Amino acid sequence: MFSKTVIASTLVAAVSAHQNFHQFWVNDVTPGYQVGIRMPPSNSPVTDVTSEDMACNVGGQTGVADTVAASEGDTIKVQWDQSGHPGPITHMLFGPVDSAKAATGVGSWFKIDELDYVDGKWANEIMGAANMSHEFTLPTGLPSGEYLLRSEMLALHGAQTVGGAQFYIGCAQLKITGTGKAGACGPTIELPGAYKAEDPNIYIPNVYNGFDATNYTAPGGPVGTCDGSAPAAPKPSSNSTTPATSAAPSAAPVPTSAAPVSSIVAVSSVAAVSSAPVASVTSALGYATAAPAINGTVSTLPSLSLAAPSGFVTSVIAAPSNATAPSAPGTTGTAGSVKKYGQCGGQTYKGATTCESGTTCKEMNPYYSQCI
Ligand SMILES: *[C@@H]1O[C@H](CO)[C@@H](O)[C@H](O)[C@H]1NC(C)=O
Ligand SMILES: *[C@@H]1O[C@H](CO)[C@@H](O)[C@H](O)[C@H]1NC(C)=O
Ligand SMILES: *[C@@H]1O[C@H](CO)[C@@H](O)[C@H](O)[C@H]1NC(C)=O
Ligand SMILES: *[C@@H]1O[C@H](CO)[C@@H](O)[C@H](O)[C@H]1NC(C)=O
Ligand SMILES: *[C@@H]1O[C@H](CO)[C@@H](O)[C@H](O)[C@H]1NC(C)=O
Ligand SMILES: [Cu+2]
Repeated sequence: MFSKTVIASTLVAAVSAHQNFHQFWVNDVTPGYQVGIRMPPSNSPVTDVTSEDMACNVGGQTGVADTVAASEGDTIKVQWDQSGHPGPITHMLFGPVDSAKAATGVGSWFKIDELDYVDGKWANEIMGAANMSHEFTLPTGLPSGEYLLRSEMLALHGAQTVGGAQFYIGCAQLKITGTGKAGACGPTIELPGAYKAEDPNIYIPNVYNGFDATNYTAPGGPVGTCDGSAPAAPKPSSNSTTPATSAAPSAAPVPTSAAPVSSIVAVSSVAAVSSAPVASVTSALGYATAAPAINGTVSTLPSLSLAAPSGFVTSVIAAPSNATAPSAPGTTGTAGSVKKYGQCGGQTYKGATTCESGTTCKEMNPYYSQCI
């Protein structure tokens, strides 16, 4: 239980600049500043939850040139502008679609990540202690295809009035290689539509007067899952019928190498990891790194020296060939095994918990365990 005073002052202290989602990393490699992201024309929030701008912000129905390659299970790090606005951060996916560039984002989304209020800190504060970044993993069992990744920071400092909550939103374009079948992921919600102005996590009349954020959960419902994480193994019911081997790969709606217009940015994690092992470790800790700093001064953020840009190449890559389809990219044999530095546990974590061989799942804090 946190005192009203503390929470109120936290909220008040934070009424400063607006913010945008401006960069992301796939396994610690970034395509670049604002690359692959539909940047809005300003850093002002969306406040009308019925607006189509709730999907991907103002102008966000229009695609950008670059779509960035990733695989299920990959670690995604997002970085936002500095924010003193208290509130949660959530991530959702829209897809799979044939072309992320062509997708408006108005329609069905499913939540893959959420960080609310932990140990007396809102997500924006936790991110502030981690260079305004936050990490999560793409769920296993995703159908291959292109997606929009939606990052939302909800600011609650005006939530005492209906329509006062501020939604900061940015959408990135991803081409994800996964093992799931169409429809594997859910539950889905509609944007706009799912959020209501008077939802108790959006309109909080007592936000400055007794509101206890301890059990706050962000709009959009629970973090979803993808059933397909076990890639359609042969049915255990060993009838006399023929086992359905290799059913999964052919079922996935892999876009052909057509991908006509958009350029796919492949980020080579191999190059980056080997050139900057320290950076990948520290940044992979994400908000785990922030935990010790919760005491006060954040002096210990190691200089990340994310000189990654040398590690990626810009090119149009062909869709995965049939030959590689049967083995799930991003996993090592065992379905659902988490790669080194990936998240494998935590109080609100719903993903895979088995670490790839050579690593073990280590608890960094109650909310974040990691394969090391
Ligand atoms: C938060 O949830 C815990 C566990 O369910 C419960 O014990 C506690 O009373 C809740 N706190 C508030 C303020 O609702
Ligand atoms: C084969 O499996 C189906 C579906 O599980 C079941 O309905 C059927 O009874 C089985 N047949 C035999 C011979 O076990
Ligand atoms: C962190 O805060 C706790 C509780 O206030 C205190 O016991 C501990 O010594 C602090 N640690 C550091 C490194 O300041
Ligand atoms: C914080 O992020 C910025 C932008 O990505 C980067 O230039 C800077 O080096 C980072 N600082 C630290 C301490 O990691
Ligand atoms: C890949 O699969 C498609 C559809 O099944 C088939 O037409 C094509 O010949 C296959 N390509 C290779 C290289 O096997
Ligand atoms: Cu602002």
